[in-house]
Amino acid sequence: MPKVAVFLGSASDEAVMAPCAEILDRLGISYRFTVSSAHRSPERTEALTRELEAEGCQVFICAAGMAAHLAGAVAARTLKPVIGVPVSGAALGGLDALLSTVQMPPGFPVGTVALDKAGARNAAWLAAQILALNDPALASVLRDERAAFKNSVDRAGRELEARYGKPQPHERAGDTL
Ligand code: RP5
Repeated sequence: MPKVAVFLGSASDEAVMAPCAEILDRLGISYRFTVSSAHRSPERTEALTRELEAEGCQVFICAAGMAAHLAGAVAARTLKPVIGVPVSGAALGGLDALLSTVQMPPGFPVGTVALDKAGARNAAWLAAQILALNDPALASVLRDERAAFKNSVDRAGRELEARYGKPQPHERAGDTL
């Protein structure tokens, strides 16, 4: 049974949201990744939300562009946390989707993450953190992932320090820039 639902407003959002699925896979989180539109298929959106909630889905992630009402439409139909990923690409460069997703009326929150792939990734991390509230094994996996992020920064710092701030080959006597 999927723990997370990932709804895309259109199949054209797939490339933006693929990193979300990759992170959920890496963390071993079950999910359903599908298309449903707030406007083009409101009945499907409602039915999927209710069906997935009944199956035990704990977090909904909704990605949409333009007048991005998908996350809000889902939030209106479930008490589970809803994470919205605004998708750019239309005439207003994503500001339309950002404002449509984030400006929910009080009582119907959508946790809105960054635009596009950065938001897709953080939607997965945030969903994992929500699930980890009641899953110590997943919390441990997330602590390990944080340690890996820290190690990658430490490694990058050492590599840059090794390349800068000391004489480089082109600075040897006789060389000019
Ligand atoms: C939104 O409109 C979708 O989420 C997509 O980002 C955008 C364009 O959809 P398509 O016309 O490519 O299907 O509903």
